This record gives sequence, structure tokens and C-alpha cells, in this order.
Amino acid sequence: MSDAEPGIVRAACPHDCPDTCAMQVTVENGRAVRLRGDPDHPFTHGALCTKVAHYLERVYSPQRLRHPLKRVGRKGEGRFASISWDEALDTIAERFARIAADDPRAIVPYSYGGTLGFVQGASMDMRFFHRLGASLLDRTICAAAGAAGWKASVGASIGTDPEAIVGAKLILIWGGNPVVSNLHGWRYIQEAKRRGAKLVCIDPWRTATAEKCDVHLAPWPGTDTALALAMMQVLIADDLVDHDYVARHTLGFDALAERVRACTPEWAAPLTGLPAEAIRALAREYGSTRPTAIRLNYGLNRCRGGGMAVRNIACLPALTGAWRDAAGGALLSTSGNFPVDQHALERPDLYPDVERFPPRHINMSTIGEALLEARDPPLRAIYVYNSNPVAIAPDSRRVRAGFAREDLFCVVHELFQTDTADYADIVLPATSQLEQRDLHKAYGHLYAVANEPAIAPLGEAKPNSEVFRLLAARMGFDDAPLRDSDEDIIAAAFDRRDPRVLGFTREAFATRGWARLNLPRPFAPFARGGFPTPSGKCEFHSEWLAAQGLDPLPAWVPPLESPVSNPALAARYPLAFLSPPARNFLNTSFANLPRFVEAEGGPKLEIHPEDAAARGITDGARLRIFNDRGAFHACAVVTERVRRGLVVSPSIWWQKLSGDGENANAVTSSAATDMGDGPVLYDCLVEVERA
Ligand SMILES: Nc1nc2c(c(=O)[nH]1)N[C@H]1C(S)=C(S)[C@@H](COP(=O)(O)OP(=O)(O)OC[C@H]3O[C@@H](n4cnc5c(=O)[nH]c(N)nc54)[C@H](O)[C@@H]3O)O[C@H]1N2
Ligand SMILES: Nc1nc2c(c(=O)[nH]1)N[C@H]1C(S)=C(S)[C@@H](COP(=O)(O)OP(=O)(O)OC[C@H]3O[C@@H](n4cnc5c(=O)[nH]c(N)nc54)[C@H](O)[C@@H]3O)O[C@H]1N2
Ligand SMILES: [Mo]
Repeated sequence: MSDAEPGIVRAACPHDCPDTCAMQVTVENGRAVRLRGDPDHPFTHGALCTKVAHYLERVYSPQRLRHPLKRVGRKGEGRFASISWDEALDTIAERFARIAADDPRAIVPYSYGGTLGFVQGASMDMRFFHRLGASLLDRTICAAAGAAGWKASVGASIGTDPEAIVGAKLILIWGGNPVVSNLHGWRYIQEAKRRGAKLVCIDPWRTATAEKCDVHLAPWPGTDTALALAMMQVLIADDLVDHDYVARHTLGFDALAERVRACTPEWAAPLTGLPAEAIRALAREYGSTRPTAIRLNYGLNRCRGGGMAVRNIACLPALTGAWRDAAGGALLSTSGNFPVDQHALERPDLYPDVERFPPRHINMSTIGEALLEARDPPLRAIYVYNSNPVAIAPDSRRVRAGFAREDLFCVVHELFQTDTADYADIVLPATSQLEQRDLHKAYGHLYAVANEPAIAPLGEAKPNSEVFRLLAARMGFDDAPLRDSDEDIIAAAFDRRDPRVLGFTREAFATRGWARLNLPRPFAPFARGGFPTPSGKCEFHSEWLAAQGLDPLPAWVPPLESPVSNPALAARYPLAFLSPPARNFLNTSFANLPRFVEAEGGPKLEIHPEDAAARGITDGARLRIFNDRGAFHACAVVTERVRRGLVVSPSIWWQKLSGDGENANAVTSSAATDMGDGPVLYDCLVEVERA
């Protein structure tokens, strides 16, 4: 048993991915020499993805930041000089104290998915900024719209157990590319296929996943609301509805039936770009196969109707009673199964003066606008950790303009000198996952995974939690929660009274490194209803949406930028543009390291042969992709993986490593989704020309 093997340390993959792998690190003489997927962890199955299999190249990269730095050049120029931790922390504490004396809300933290651990991503950091009284960051950049849409219909981020999906006979992979971004989940889908399941992929782009499915339907980006409505119309018109399930466990069926009456496949065809017959066939097969599962992912929530798209799709398994089977139902995220004690972790009660400084929210997806336009008070300082906003936030010209403000005090805590770090006044060196302690829940399975430090910090690198403890002490915040150790935080992460965490013991994490939620096997969360909505039912009619001034029923929400919704814009910028994850990058992580950059081979744009010919574009040509917001360059890949009118650029490249100082976010819009105030990264029109 590997438990007893000397020199093996238990670790968790920290990255923003549904798979949250359990890992084993072999350490010799203080150096990590081998990293592998835990063979005993069911979901990881002893395998790691192409990126994290080479994680040691990231840990020991010569590019790692090893010392605190202060800026000596212009903002964005990237010239820095080493300083001591004392000088760095004193500078930050002194500056924050001065700003906070006027109004602490002029300071904003900025963080996202660098690590998804409780300790390094969602606890001491929050406590510190709460105590300071800083602006509160709305973490909307990835999943806010989908989470809100799912919540409206289902109530909480709970769905099909991804391991149970092996028993499904029909699986719809909807707005996800699991071969690239959910590799371990894909293994279970393949097993289902081996056992006879039919796989249908719904994705505008012919991805590696789509190629391996039996059927690929390629709707226009941002039109899933219409596709799901038409499926519901067919299910109801053809009476493929589970009336018993609907009567017991749903709310608002009659209103839904009325709403979708006119939403025939013929209605949806011109909106989605799919043949009406294909939509009808899909709905009929969906309604007459059992068990049937839908694996949604977040690709479809990055358009204006992203919330409604997820909401509409989440109604389907209630209509057909697909939730009755453990292998049926639908899955967007499993994170709502984990009883996280968010109050204990984040301590919002530390916020000092609610009366004098009513809490102010800043939306991370519109950070350019916030830095340039926020008033009452304007932003005077930003502290970035676990994120690379200059490269990942939409409409980068505005984001860079915000970060370039000479009067903005900017701290960046990072492992690498990112595009964002180039704008910092102070850069702090961060530890990698092998140098820090943490505990992770998952959003793509039902296990918590522990992470023990395997090696000493490289150079002078420090974990996030440690830096916030040090800063708190420097600023004279002597509150006990700001002195908690990493172990204290781990002990507080879950609500111990909840029976689901019975197996989450110190011993389990120390010996095995992971533990499954105490849920039945098979786990069919809504087989007998019990939806975590206000009504306890799957809500076809949602008062929660109505109270926000939104349509309480499933609806068609057109994309923001498309020939249907904005013909004038489409006349100038006729191509729909997607920038989904590249296989060898994890957002911008790994996109600076030689192995992964070589594997991706430079920024690319996939374009249909007819669109290419019309513009005199040949395979390999250097292209300029542009709209009113900006432009970036990429190399043409002429291919029928994209349909006419669609172009795709796998992302996210570092701007400064792209040759032109730009990436895909030069053209994306900072408009908001219908629900959750998320970004519309995949709702974007462009034109393309030879550079
Ligand atoms: N290798 C790798 N893995 C990753 C990441 C990475 O960068 N690289 N990122 C991680 C993160 S942060 C996340 S959030 C997940 C993202 O992974 P997913 O949730 O799977 O989302 P995306 O890859 O953004 O999009 C998935 C697919 O949705 C398609 N799509 C785009 N717009 C639409 C639409 O309107 N409708 C439909 N039906 N499909 C659409 C895209 O073409 C893409 O193929 O992956 C995680 N895993
Ligand atoms: N055009 C386009 N833009 C997108 C997307 C897209 O598909 N297309 N995807 C969007 C999505 S889904 C997401 S989730 C966001 C992702 O946006 P981010 O969460 O910002 O993701 P990364 O680019 O990976 O940046 C994470 C940074 O955290 C650092 N980091 C890692 N671990 C630690 C640590 O322990 N401490 C500290 N201090 N730093 C650490 C890493 O080195 C890395 O630079 O991007 C969004 N932007
Ligand atoms: Mo994400």
C-alpha cells in the first residue's frame, strides 16, 4: 500500500478544473522528483492530464519568482528590483493604512482560480480584506451565469454523480469539451459508451470531444436557450413527459407548456442554425431513452443568455423524470453537495464599520471599467493573487488602461511574472501547491482532497495565507481569526454537524489523502424530488427570478452579438468568435512554460475554407482578428471543424508572449450575462483579414 511508502506526500491538484485530482509526490533529499495521479483515488485513477503530469516543470521552472520586487520602470514595462519581505510588507501596510484612513473601499482584492483550495483561495485572504473593509469582489468571471440559471431551476449546485453516468444509455455533452477540460470525467462517459450509450455533443465547434461522439450538433453560440425550449415543445407535444414526476416534483408545468407551445423545432431552426428535424430527433430520443444524462459545462454560460440557457436545460430531466435514475439527470457542478462553512472560513463579521462604509461590490468581469470609472470612492489600490486579470478579463484594452493608472497602487502575488505582474508596484513571490498546505472540495466529483506540503518554499516564496497573516499583523489587526494556522482553517472548512462530512476525518486525509462525501451509492439526488429550491420542487416557474425582475419562465434570450440580434454590427463584423481553453494551458497558467507553448505552437485561428477563401486566407497565413474593441494576431488553420461564420482561437495566451502584446481578450466584450453578472466571453463578433 502506498500509504506506507517512505517519501510519498499526498497532494491535490490546485487548478480550476472539475477533476480536482489526488496526487502523490515522491520527495528525495528535499526535492520533489516524481509526481503521479493517485492510483487509489477512483476519479483520478492514477492518471494526470497533459499539463499537470509535468507539474514539476512548473514548480522548478527557472521563471519562478523567488524574491519580492518593486517596480523601477513604467507600469507595464516589466522592470523591477529585488527588495526584502520587510520592505515589501511595510510598503503595502503603510499604503493600505493611508488609503483606509479615508475610505478602505478604495482598495479592492482581485483573485480567482490560481488555486481552488480553502486555505490559499477562500479564507485568510477574505478575512484580511473583510477586516480591512475593502471593496468586496464579485467572483463572476467563470460560472456566475450558469450557477444562477441552475439555481433557478434546481436550487443548488447538485446533480448527477459523474461516476454513476457509466449506466446511462444516452448522454448529451452540452457546452463542454471534457476531452480537454474534464479529462477524468470523460473516462466515465467513455465507459458508458463501451456499455452501449449513445453520445451527443452540442457545441458550435467540432472539438476533440465532438469527434468522439456519435452525433455532433453545432448550434450558433449563445442559442442554447432556443434549442432547449424546442426540445421541451417536442417533449410536451409528443407526450414524452413523466406526468407522475412532473405532478409530484415540479412547479409551473402548465405555464411552461403554454410558454413553449410556439417554440417548435421550426421556430428554433433559424435561431440555432440547426435543422428542425435534428432538433426533433434529439428531443424524441431524449424523451424515450432511459437512463438519460446531460453533462453540461460552462462553455454555454459565456453568452448573454448564459443563465437562461442553463436554466432551460436544467428543466429537461424533470420533464422526462430522468432524475429517477442515478445514471440519469444532469450535472453542471457538484460543489453544492459539500457543506462548506463559508462564514467560518471568510468571517464577513470582521468588516469594521458597515454604517460609515456600506459594503461596496466590484465585479471582477468588468475590472477595466471599475479601475477607470468607479466613484464613491474611486479605486486607489488593487491586490491581485490567484489570478491574471490583464490577460483573462474581457476587453483588455480597457483593463490595461485601468492597470496603467500611475496613481493606482498595485500588488501582485504570483509564481510568475505575468502580464498583470508587469503592472505591479510590488510583486510578491508565491509558493506552488507542493510548498503549501490546503484542502480542496471538487466541482466535478464527490471527494475532498487534501494537500500536504512536500517541499520547502523555493527562494523566499510564501503562501497566500501566510502573507495575509503577516500583513494583518503589520496593520495591527490582532483579531484571533487573522492568527489562525492553516490547520485551523482546514478544521473549520466544513460544517461538522452535517452527516455528509462524516468521513472527512484527519486520519482519512492523512493516510489516504482524500475522502468521499457520505452520500448513498448509487446517488440519485432527485429521484424522489427534494429539490433545494424555495418550493422543494424543480421550478419551471421561478419566483426567485421574478423577484429580480427577470422572466420567471424558461425563455429565449438572443445573443448580444449575432446576425439575428444585431444585424448592423454583423454587417461589419460577420464572424462569431470563440476563445475556449487550449488543451495544454489552464487559462493562462502553463502558457509561459516551453513544453506547453511548443505543444500549442502559437496563437491560432480556426476558420472555415469558404470564409478563408472569401478573404484570400490560406492555411498558415498570419491573421489580424479585430472589432471595435481591439485586435490580435493569430495563424490561420483552415478547417471544417468550424462551420461557416464561426472562428475559434484556443486560449488563453500571455499577451507579452504573443508577438503583438495582445490575446483573444482584445476583442471580447465586458457586457454582462442575463443572470449572475458574468462575462459574455463567447458572445462576440469579429472580422478577420490577412496581417
Ligand atoms: N486544458 C484545460 N482544461 C481546463 C481549462 C483550460 O484552460 N485548459 N480551464 C478550466 C476552467 S477555468 C473551466 S471554467 C473549464 C471550462 O471548460 P468547459 O466548461 O468545458 O467550458 P469551455 O471549454 O469554456 O467551453 C466548452 C465548449 O463550449 C463550447 N461553446 C462555446 N459557446 C457555446 C454555446 O453558446 N453553446 C454551446 N452549446 N457550446 C458552446 C466551446 O466551443 C467549447 O468547446 O475547464 C477547466 N479545464
Ligand atoms: N478569452 C477568454 N477569456 C477567459 C476565458 C476563456 O475561455 N476565453 N476563460 C475564463 C475563465 S472560465 C476563467 S476561470 C478565468 C481564469 O482566470 P484566472 O483565474 O485568473 O486564471 P489563470 O490565468 O490561470 O491565473 C491564475 C494565476 O494564479 C497564479 N497562482 C497559482 N497558484 C497561486 C497561489 O497559490 N498563490 C498566488 N498568489 N497565485 C497563484 C498562477 O500562477 C496564475 O498566474 O479566465 C476567463 N477568461
Ligand atoms: Mo473557469
